[in-house]
Amino acid sequence: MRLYRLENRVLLERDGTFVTLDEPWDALVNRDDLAGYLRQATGPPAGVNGRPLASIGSQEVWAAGVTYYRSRTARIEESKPSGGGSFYDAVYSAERPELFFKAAAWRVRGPGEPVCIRGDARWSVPEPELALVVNRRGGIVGYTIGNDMSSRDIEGENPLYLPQAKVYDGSCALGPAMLVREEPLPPDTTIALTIVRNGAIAFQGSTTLAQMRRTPEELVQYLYRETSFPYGAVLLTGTGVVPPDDFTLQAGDAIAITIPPIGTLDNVVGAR
Ligand code: DO4
Ligand code: MG
Repeated sequence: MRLYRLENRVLLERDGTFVTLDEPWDALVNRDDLAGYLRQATGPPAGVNGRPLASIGSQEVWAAGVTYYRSRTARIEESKPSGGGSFYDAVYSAERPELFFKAAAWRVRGPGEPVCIRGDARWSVPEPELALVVNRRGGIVGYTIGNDMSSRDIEGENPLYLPQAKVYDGSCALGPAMLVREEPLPPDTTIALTIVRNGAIAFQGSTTLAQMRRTPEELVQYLYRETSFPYGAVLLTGTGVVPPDDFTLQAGDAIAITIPPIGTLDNVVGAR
């Protein structure tokens, strides 16, 4: 089952048909037994007319880092000149994961909306990530697709610049839907990234959840340890797909991130 957030309504897709739900996104995310409720929910039949908005209500967006070996290697390389490389090696194998604040809900872009690269960055990439939708009690209630847009030269210059490399207007996209299921996603679930420039593929890569060093539950457990989330939270789980070091995004690039059971999140890099 998938939930789509549209202007003023939420659509439930169940067995290929759509019904309109009479409940706001935040209430749905925090319902007891959301999957059980959605299985029997009724509402007027509907079609998807209009573009879905970002799959988020009032939740904060947080992100985990260096959860894939590929990310560890890339960060070590980018921050070696500044002497920061060993931090990434250490956090990859440490018990405590790297968790950072990524976006307030109002800053998140939806499917089809422009994402941005910083004007003061020379090296910008998208990061395709599985995003967990977590209720206020710390239960994972759904999954969506996240793009953790990042300025690699800024984070590489000094790890203390991470918030500036990660948090700026147009630096996060979520959607196109929230997948609701009771069982965890299987380890062979793929996360694929395609970047098209001037009609040609400029980069393509993929990974699977099996490559992730930590479990979703472990990441959520750390996030919720001493921090409350009255509306719930969205937690990006890290990237395992990193374009080569000579690649940087440009305005007009089309970014498609696909996680098959959820869908495809499409965004174009907008002019600032
Ligand atoms: O610490 C750098 C950021 C890591 C990250 O965002 C990732 O691995 O996805
Ligand atoms: Mg990331």
